[in-house]
Amino acid sequence: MKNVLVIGSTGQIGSELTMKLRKVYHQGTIVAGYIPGAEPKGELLESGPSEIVNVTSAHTIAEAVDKYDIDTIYNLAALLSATAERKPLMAWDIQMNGLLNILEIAREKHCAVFTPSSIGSFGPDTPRDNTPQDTIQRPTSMYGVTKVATELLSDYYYHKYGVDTRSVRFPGLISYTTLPGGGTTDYAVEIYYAAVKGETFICPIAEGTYMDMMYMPDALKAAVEIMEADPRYLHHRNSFNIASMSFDPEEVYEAIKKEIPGFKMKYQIDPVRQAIADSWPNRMDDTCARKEWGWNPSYNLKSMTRDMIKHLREKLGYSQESK
Ligand code: AKB
Repeated sequence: MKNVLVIGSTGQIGSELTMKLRKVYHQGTIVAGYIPGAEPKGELLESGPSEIVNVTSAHTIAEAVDKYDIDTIYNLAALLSATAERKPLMAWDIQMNGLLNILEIAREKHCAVFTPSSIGSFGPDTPRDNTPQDTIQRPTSMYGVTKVATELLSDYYYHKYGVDTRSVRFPGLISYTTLPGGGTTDYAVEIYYAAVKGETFICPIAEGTYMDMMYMPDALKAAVEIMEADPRYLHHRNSFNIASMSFDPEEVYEAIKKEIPGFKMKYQIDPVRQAIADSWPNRMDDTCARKEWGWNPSYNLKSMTRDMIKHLREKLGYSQESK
């Protein structure tokens, strides 16, 4: 039986991961941790317990862990890359002081911890194509600095104290349930909403800018499978490259146009997001994740595009004829 605390349960990943964990571990208790102002609603609220858990207040984490006899913590509290550039001190506080609080509680109370890293943990000196698992990590954004430090601190707690920390480097995540916010890869979600609504998409990222992307069902699968993996085969822990597709704005635009031929896109580059995107890899090599715990994604650009459009049409109430 598993008792899991999901911190940041109402965000883009958390809202879907919490529901998936409640299905996978239906005999356990999956607690939706949230901060005031981001309360769970609907199925997320009704299908299991929820608690106020603020990573910067250690006692709120400890209380939830004690109350529900938690054995695994998914730590999804973070400011994404573009927001972290605007609020670097807040990003440090949430991502680093918050992580330290979680790791200390995990050490005392014997919890496993998943804290995602990102393609943002790499920088301009990193090899851009087939970015290796173990390579140069000198990011130039505050988000990236906190992600590298997250990887190091998580490994430190594993080696020094035996805390079962594991993690993946998420690409940009694409989903239709909860919008991301403040990320560099957000355009790859927003473009689908514009297409389904029949609006012209104003793209903030330049043509030719390739980044790793992933459809949410694959990201959720990775988050569950890495924590279920047999530790004897984990040579790496924090954090594994995982990849499924890489595209630039033109490629995703063309994929959508195959489904919605009248769709239009224009460019208006956001210099902050573009500078971050230019410092990230084009495509990561995920051989280690495949070898050490059997990582194997299901979606490519074409199958994701069809699924996104279908679900967004249902969600937003647009008929298939709206081309
Ligand atoms: C962001 O764009 O900041 C995130 C990420 C790639 O980690 N989506």
